[in-house]
Amino acid sequence: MNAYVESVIENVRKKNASEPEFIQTVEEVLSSLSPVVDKHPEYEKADLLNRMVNPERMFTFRVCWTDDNGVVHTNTGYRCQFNGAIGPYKGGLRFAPNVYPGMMKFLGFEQTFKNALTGLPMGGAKGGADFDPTGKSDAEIMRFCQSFMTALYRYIGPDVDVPAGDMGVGGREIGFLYGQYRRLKGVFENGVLTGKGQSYGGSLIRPEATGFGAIYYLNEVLKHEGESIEGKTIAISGFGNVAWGICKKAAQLGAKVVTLSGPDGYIYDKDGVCTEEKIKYMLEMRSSNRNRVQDYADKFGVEFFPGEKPWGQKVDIIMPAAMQNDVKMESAEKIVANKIKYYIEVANMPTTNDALNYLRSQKNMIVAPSKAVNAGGVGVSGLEMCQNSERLSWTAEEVDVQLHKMMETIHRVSAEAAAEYGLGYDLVAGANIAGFQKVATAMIEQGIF
Ligand code: 2IT
Repeated sequence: MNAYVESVIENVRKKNASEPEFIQTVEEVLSSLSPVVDKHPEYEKADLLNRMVNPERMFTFRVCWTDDNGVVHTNTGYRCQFNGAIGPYKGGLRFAPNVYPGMMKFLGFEQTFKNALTGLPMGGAKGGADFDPTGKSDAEIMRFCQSFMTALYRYIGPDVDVPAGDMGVGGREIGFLYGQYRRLKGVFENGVLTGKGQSYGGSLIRPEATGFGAIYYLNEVLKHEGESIEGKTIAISGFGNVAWGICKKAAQLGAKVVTLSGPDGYIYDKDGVCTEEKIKYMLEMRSSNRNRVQDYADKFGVEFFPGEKPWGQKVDIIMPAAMQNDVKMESAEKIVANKIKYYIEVANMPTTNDALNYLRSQKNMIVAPSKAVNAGGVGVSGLEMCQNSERLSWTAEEVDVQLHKMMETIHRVSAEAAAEYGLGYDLVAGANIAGFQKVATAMIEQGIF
């Protein structure tokens, strides 16, 4: 490995010892960049990598709220404005009990490269709170969101930083957050958030975008291999918004998603999550705030495997779409033993680095990285920002065509970047290199800071 790259990774390990996920993502991204740094000595001269692994700005705030019984709760909120070199900071908000600074940093770092890959002018950011939405009423969610925005609104704006949803933050939360922003600022600046409802400037296809984009990307990979998506079986994890979009688009194209998972286990539906009724039911499961996938098995009479992950199932394609570190070494070994050819990451950093390296080292396996595969979500957020600044809205077809083109381009530029450095069809390295180069050029041109 390039000595400068190695020294930066070592610095990050030392300085961030209590943030294992951040170290993990830095190791993953930077290890792809050795050949690029070899070829561009100006990057080391400008200490570009040490600058890139430090967020430009990150802050913490108190979020107090009162539950339906009048009990007061205190949570911690975060916003990590990681890199603004190519555009306003952009990235989701995650509400989950395990949120901590290291998670905000890993997600913000990933977001920086992902947003660069979309081709749109968006910097990287992430935020959220250690708030657990499970079992909360609508009124409790609203009060939490109002309190959260009261702390955050001074530091965001349509040309400053544009949050959106992530785990635990969907259309309902974005509505409450936007209402409070408007109330506090006294302006209709709806470009400050994306993932809004259509009635106040949300984009058509934004709810579907991450899942649709993932399937469009998968399609490009299959085309590259001379195969078709029709008739393929897919195992996914998760049952939230992203999983829903995947099931919907896969069904439209004649593929079958046969597993869904939650914290309680996974379901196996041999007929596929294909009918309109099943796909609609996924939305109900999510909005119930019960966080249980067994409800699907009970309703449709399919198999349920309590406490297990779906990675032992024999399918054509694996798409982890739930959360970070969902696929560890032992699952990777099952996937290889089942001779599965396509491993398409969807959730942010769903694979541990040892498992990812093991999968990438398999001769007959194609591995695609989440920062490319799930970029359609934030990509359509970028299109929502365009529509808001133009004060008009595009049709679903117009947005979908743009999304489709974006995913084709992301796949192509990733493959080209890998080929340029003699790495063959390495989509993981290619995405890291292509995303990096855009941000690196902007940082160099803007001077040292
Ligand atoms: O991980 C992600 O890309 C998101 N949660 C979406 C971010 C966005 O700004 O739409």
